[in-house]
Amino acid sequence: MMSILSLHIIPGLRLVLLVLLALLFFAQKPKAYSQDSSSRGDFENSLEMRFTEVDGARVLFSIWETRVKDYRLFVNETKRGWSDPGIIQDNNHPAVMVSWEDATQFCRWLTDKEVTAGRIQEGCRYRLPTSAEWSLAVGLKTPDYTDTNALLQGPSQTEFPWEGGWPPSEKAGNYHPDLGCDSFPTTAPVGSFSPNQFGLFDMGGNVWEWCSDSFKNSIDFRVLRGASWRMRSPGDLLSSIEIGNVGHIRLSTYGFRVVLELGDKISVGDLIQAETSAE
Ligand SMILES: [Ca+2]
Repeated sequence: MMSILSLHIIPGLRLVLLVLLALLFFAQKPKAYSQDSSSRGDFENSLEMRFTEVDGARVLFSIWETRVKDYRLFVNETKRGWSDPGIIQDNNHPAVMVSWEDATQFCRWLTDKEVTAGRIQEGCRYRLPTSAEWSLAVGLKTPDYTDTNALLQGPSQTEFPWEGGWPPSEKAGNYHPDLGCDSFPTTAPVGSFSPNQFGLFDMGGNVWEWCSDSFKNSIDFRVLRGASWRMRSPGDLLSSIEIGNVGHIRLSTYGFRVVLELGDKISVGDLIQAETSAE
């Protein structure tokens, strides 16, 4: 078949055609959000929540804790109540006063919303991470991330979400003011500190993050990870620390981060293609 470049056309017109072809090629490239210095993220959803891959995990992680503006949309559309946390927050702070049950409902709402809109395919779903997935995302070095008990022993007892061990360096994260590593009296806007090796922010501090797991096999208690802006003791700030509380409690130190689970035959590339065609 004759290539367009082999057509007998005047040189000036050929140049114009080449430029048009180049523009067409780049216009059709899948749209991932820009690879800025803050993240290597792969997918941006309809709420402008950004997701990225974590080595070893079969889900995409939100690079941020779920923000006030994300959760407010859910509250408004579902006409739910949402208690005042009693602290000053803007749209980019992590949503707090959110129970495990609220967070789980948020994930279901978002899944339905995006499947209906064609933003994600059937078979994909948003959910809370498991504690084991969260361990991978915080960067715990362990040969078997599915063994939560193993994570709580050995080398993990000296691993923190920041480099360099105890005490935390300046700007290591949003922790208790006594540690002197940040200037935020309570929560901080997500992304205020450096991301970790996967491009995830606030894996240590800001707010505790609900995980999907039951805590110590209790039906009522659920796992939280990562510590908060009120924590200051070394044991509470370990990457491996896991606490539990009843799933209906709402505190100004508790929030959540969602993951996007892909269906068996769905890749990140498929998501981006769907994102592109939905526009
Ligand atoms: Ca956190």
